[in-house]
Amino acid sequence: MNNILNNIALCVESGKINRTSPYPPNMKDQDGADELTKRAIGEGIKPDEILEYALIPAMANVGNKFSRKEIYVPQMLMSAKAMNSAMVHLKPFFLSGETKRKGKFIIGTVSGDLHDIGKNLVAMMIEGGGWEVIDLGVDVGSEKFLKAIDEHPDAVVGLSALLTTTMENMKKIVISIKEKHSGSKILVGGAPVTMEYCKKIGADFYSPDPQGAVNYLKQLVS
Ligand code: B1M
Repeated sequence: MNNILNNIALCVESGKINRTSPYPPNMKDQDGADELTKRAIGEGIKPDEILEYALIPAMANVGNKFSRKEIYVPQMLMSAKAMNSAMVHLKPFFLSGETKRKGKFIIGTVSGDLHDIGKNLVAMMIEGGGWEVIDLGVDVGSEKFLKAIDEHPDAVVGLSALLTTTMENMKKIVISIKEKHSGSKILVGGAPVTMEYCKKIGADFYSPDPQGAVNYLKQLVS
């Protein structure tokens, strides 16, 4: 792989955002994902190559390490920040249509529920997996999900719930989405959610962690 792509991947995996960021200490005063991505584009490397050969594999490594409990939420958040600093340079190419994404993913924390740390991690990992993410935020009810699906009918939909009380709202939202858009694929997750519950409410897939969500989407488009 091209050296600069290797270095971008290393920065994302290590959580090195830019030259001035002090984390991780062993990369102090070195360029981060921000500067390297800008340089790579300047050198004529295509944005989809940066995504495919640097950001996606780096974020997949981060996700797998998190699933194996080799790293924890703070390290994952630093990696996501480094990835976002690289994405700033790639976004204009996605927006202009010059570079294609793998698909669209709508995500939200279900109504009544304000927890968003896990949902944000899932959103960032999926974006790092090459998808366009439409993040509806927290406390999202059926109406807002349905409106987003009307606007993006091909999108896969992700629902997060952290409270046993809001799992019931997850069920109502899944039912209303399936009633109006029977072809929509729905992924569910969050600490109290299980595969058994996913099947019971008629969702399509459950993942306990962000990497499982990324793998599910990958399998959907492959
Ligand atoms: Co709340 N809270 N909280 N809370 N809170 C929990 C969830 C709780 C387990 C704490 C406890 O009692 N031990 C408990 C729920 C009990 C239950 O119902 N089973 C609880 C409660 C009761 C409450 C309140 C009701 C407290 C009160 O006011 N009396 C209240 C509810 C507010 C509301 O939502 N309406 C409340 C409020 C809050 C804060 C606002 C203070 C804050 C949220 C801040 C925020 O999110 N911006 C908060 C926090 C931080 C927690 C704990 C401490 C941490 C949650 C978290 O972020 N974990 C939590 C206790 C705990 O977990 N130790 C707790 C880290 C995060 C990375 O993990 O969100 O599980 P998680 O996400 C994981 C996976 O679940 C998965 O991937 C993520 C990464 O692995 N995942 C998905 C998540 N969504 C996914 C979607 C997918 C796939 C995977 O596909 C779409």
